[in-house]
Amino acid sequence: MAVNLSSHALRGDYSHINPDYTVDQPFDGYTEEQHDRWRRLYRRQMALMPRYAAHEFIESICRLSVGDGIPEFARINDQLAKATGFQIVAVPGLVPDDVFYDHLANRRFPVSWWIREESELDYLVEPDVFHDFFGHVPLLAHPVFADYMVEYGKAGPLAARMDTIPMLARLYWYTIEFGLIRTSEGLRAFGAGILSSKGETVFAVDSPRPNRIGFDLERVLMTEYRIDDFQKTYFVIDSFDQMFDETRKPFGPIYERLRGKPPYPADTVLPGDAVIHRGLRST
Ligand code: HBI
Ligand code: FE
Repeated sequence: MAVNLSSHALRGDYSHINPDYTVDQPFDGYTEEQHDRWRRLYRRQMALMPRYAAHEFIESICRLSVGDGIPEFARINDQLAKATGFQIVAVPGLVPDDVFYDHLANRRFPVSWWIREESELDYLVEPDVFHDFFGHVPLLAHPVFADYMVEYGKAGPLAARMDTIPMLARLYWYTIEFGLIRTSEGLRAFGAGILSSKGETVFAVDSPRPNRIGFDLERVLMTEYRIDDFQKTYFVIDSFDQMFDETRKPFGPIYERLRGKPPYPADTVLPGDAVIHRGLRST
């Protein structure tokens, strides 16, 4: 979930955090009602996965076997360590960009430990344990995707030095949060923001309204996004290998060339775009 930290008061208890913003997961503190809410969210999303999710996601979420209630991070970490060396760390919610990048660069993924209220079942702005865990954790078990997350984290300091964090945040947004992938059965979702949301899982793959455009690094770095509505454009990768290879190039020269230019509005379609689907309202 890529959200501008300074824009609103942070949700969550930041009173007893470690210097790296981590906390112990209060696993024994979850109520039966909260575990039940997790089970309902889990069942509702899993019913959609066979039709809408990337195969790699489905395989991994099944292997994690977390349908019975809010997962105990320590148990999952044993499994993740064997798969890709990734560890999930509990955090109270959004953490500063530099802290977030540093965790990723060190093969740690921050997972908010609290779960949404009943009234937020269908939508909430900040990442809760269902968005972070159900959306993000399964693909941390996929070697190429895990390496991509580490490289993404390592890219943080240069972007901070060159004042291009907003550009790097767009790459996170249009792949890790809202990415689509081509498969032999058509487009599938791999982005956490899509797969943890009932409405957006169907919208991102089926709706004629948004644009769907082949992934292009510089196009993504220059394309704005909205955090409070379904996406106007989804970018489509051919494979995790292609996404990883596309982003292995040095970002410094790209930032130099692009950072002075105005970004594209989220619903733009450009002449050079590999348009897979032109949305109903694209400019
Ligand atoms: N903090 N816990 C948490 N989770 C995120 O997904 C997150 C964050 N802080 C910043 C952030 N994402 C985005 O600004 C990234 O683009 C860095
Ligand atoms: Fe997220």
